[in-house]
Amino acid sequence: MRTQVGIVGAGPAGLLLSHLLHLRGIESVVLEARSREYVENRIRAGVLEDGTAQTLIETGVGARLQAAGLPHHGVKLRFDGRTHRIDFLALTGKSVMVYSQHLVVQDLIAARLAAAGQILFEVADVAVQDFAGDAPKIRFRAAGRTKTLACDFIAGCDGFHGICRPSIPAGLLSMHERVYPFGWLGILAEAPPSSDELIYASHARGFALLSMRSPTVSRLYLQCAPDEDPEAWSDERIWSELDMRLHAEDEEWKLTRGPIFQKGVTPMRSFVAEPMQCGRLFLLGDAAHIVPPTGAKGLNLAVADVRVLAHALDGYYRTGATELLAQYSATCLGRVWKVQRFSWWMTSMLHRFDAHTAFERHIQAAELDYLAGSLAASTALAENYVGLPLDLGQ
Ligand code: FAS
Ligand code: PHB
Repeated sequence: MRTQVGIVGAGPAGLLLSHLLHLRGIESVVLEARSREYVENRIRAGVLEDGTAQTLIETGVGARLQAAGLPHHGVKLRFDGRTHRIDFLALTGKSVMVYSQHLVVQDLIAARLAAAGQILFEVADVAVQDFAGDAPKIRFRAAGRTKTLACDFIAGCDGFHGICRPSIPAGLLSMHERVYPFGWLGILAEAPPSSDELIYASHARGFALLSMRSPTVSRLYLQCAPDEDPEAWSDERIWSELDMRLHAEDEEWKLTRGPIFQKGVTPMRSFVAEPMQCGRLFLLGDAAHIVPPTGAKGLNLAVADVRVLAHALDGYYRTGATELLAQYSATCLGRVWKVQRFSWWMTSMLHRFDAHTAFERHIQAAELDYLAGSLAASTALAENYVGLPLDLGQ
């Protein structure tokens, strides 16, 4: 087999890259280890930055997003029973969209297949080779047979646990990591959302987040131990803990309960591998960086990487120019570290750290108090949350 760009992984990064390349007349093949059904139903992110939503809409895969997505013009912070609203629209002129990641994946797969795009699901033993030279190839097994995909470039979109990043000789990569001493217990419930905007709550018992998926489905999170067993949490225990942590004294507000139909624990880490390229192998999304979900940035950062690489590959195939490809990693890392800072800051400000002294707890409280009273601080949060302007590298 032969193509121009071999893509490993059919998550949002791999699928959007294949779609944007197609729109620029560049061929690609996507190799995915799991089944179509599995990737189309994997519950993950739920908030799209303005730039991510615009990219999906402008490139023709945003019809359902526009019909079913929930535009959010602000977010609420809750602490000491007080509620402070951050008005995105007034502070930045932009908003975000609440639309589930697995729906984005479904929309992209449908668009690729409708355009006769090649996505090979349930492949095994994927190995990337010869990317230091100018004839990289991907070996894999499909339907019990070993195959080789020859290509000009390889895009490693295979997530944190994929094979592409580890294929880069260790000495060539530096890794930066922060593992947080807690996780998130996340639930999906058949309950109409109890707020028209997300609520991020800082509480002595730990962090809580009220989010949603639709007018009938709520998505909520509780700070828990990193190795918490979700089965140890009865529905009653989950709802009463959420009640306590999301409690408001300054507004008439009640948390609406409903049957919980999905629950799971997500560990929390910040991770960056640099550089994000080696020869003709490029790393995108979770294959190169992980952010704690407190800033709602994981999916959006993957989309930013994709837009930078698609722009660089377009320049290469149209004019033979290699500058943008050569600076792909530097261009992406500028944004990656800013988004890492924002996600680390939100996580540090809103979570309970058992190791904290009274001094550090006072600093956290002062940070929230300052935020609630400062237009400048609220604007800084808003412009990071809706998404920083994207640098495509020229
Ligand atoms: P993905 O991990 O989505 O996709 C990688 C793909 O590569 C997968 O389909 C995988 O099956 C495939 N793959 C892996 N190894 C392979 C191999 N050897 N061969 C072939 N294919 C291979 N972000 C938020 O903003 N909010 C959230 O609430 C949130 N929740 C999350 C919960 C979890 C459990 C996780 C893991 C992440 C969450 N994130 C969240 C972050 C998430 O949105 C990611 O940033 C996003 O999925 C990144 O997209 P990709 O880089 O495409 O990687
Ligand atoms: C979600 O809706 O899943 C979600 C929203 C905001 C976050 C994290 C997760 O910060």
